[in-house]
Amino acid sequence: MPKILFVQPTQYAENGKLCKQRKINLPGLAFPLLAAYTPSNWEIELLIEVVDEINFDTEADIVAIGSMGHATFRGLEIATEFKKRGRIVVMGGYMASIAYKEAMKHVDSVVIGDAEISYPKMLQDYEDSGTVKPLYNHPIYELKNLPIPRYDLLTQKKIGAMLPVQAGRGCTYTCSFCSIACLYEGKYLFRPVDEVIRDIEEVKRLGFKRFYLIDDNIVSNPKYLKELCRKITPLKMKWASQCAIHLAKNAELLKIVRDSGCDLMSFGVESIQQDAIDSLDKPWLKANEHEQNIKILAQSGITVSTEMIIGTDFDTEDSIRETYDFIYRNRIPIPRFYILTPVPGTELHKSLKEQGRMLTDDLRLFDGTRCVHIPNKIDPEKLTEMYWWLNNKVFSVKSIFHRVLFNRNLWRNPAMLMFSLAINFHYRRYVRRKITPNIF
Ligand code: B12
Ligand code: SF4
Repeated sequence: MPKILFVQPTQYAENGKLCKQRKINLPGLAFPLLAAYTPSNWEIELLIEVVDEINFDTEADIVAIGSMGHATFRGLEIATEFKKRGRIVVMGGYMASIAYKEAMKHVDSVVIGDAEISYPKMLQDYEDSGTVKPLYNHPIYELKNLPIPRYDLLTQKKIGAMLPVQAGRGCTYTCSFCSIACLYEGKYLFRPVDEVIRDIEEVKRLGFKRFYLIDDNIVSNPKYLKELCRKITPLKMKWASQCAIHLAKNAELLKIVRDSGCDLMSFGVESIQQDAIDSLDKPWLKANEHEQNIKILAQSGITVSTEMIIGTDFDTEDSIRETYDFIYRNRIPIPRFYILTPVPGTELHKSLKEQGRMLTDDLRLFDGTRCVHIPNKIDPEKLTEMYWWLNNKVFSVKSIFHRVLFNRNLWRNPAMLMFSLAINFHYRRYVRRKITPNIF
């Protein structure tokens, strides 16, 4: 029986050690989904390195490695070890897709983008000839008839309170820094609502009360979202997702979303300066509306998480200090920050490269905690220093208590209050180890 080994690599911490955790809080969906596309005559093993050790002496015929952001560097190390042992090594996922020419130098095969057609073809090639092609690139134009992901591969592991579900892929916007925009070019493929509901029911059947809708901007199709929420409501599940903040502007939709069990949403607020937002090709996002939007969302009962970027051409030490004040003043329960990272393949990277403003191509450094380009108004070293200043301030005990413990909106939902506190202290530990705060 042929065997495929899926490996989701972890990343390195500042001290040179691999990031490890006791459990996986937010697993990705790619491998459980690909496992469901694997013919039944194949043996499957999934290793998620943040909790699992990798046995390099495995007898797997094919080793399939994920490539998410800077964790790709670790993925390439793993690839090298397996190749030394004569295994066929395949890579897919965002980084391998965007930088496929580079990835092809290190592995036997690269799968570009969506793998629903490519992956079964690759397995078939192996069964037919014992080899795989160097590149598979078969785009898909609809997201129908997807199998139920092999969630059992996740539930066998130490896992947190939620499983991932996907309603669609892509995004209708094309922000210059975003890998989604780079790969999907403004397209958003939606799955039939009933198929999404089928997956949520499966999550529920497995004993989970909560799921994470991993879409990037579910609000971009209000009609679809309404229908989805109406069908989620009777399942009495709690859910979280991420979307554009103008959900706040549609009171009817917000209520439907909230009533369907959504209690946590992450919003790409990006910056408190309109010039900075505009420079990221996100002109529809209005900085002067942030505070009002956040208030509406928080009062609706949704716990607000924000994603912000520092290091645009408009950032200064002062604007970063004001960013801290903004987070504190608005009592944002779960804030996250990244240094602007021009990921190779994105419009932003192209433009900074042309201007001679990229400082390095070393992927290890593209982790969102270091400045890898030359911003206009602040030195790269100073920006990195201010990034840690900001995180240390935001995840100080004083700030956590102010934003979370003394946050009236959260008191209405004690479970979310406890969850937000736990996440903040988790991030605090990460910041001390100089790791990007994230819910691994
Ligand atoms: C869930 C998630 C996480 C989780 C789980 C991570 C994990 N390691 O599994 C957490 C929160 C931990 C996380 C962390 C990070 N993430 Co993340 N994450 C996501 C998210 C929201 C969903 C991923 C998912 O499950 N998608 C659903 C599946 C079905 O789609 P897919 O992954 O594209 O997979 C399909 C194909 O790409 C392909 N495929 C994917 N992998 C492979 C591998 C092989 C071998 C093959 C053949 C095919 C294949 O097959 C699938 C079916 O078609 C995506 C955004 C998104 N919508 O995808 C961001 C995203 C992937 N993350 C991103 C980033 C940057 C990160 C971080 C680097 C952030 C940071 N600075 O710390 C870290 C890296 C963590 C790590 N060590 O890997 C970026 C990737 C950018 C890039 N160029 O690589 C994305 C696109 C978000 C964004 N908008 O920029 N992430
Ligand atoms: S709205 Fe979000 S997901 Fe969509 S392109 Fe912009 S940053 Fe990417």
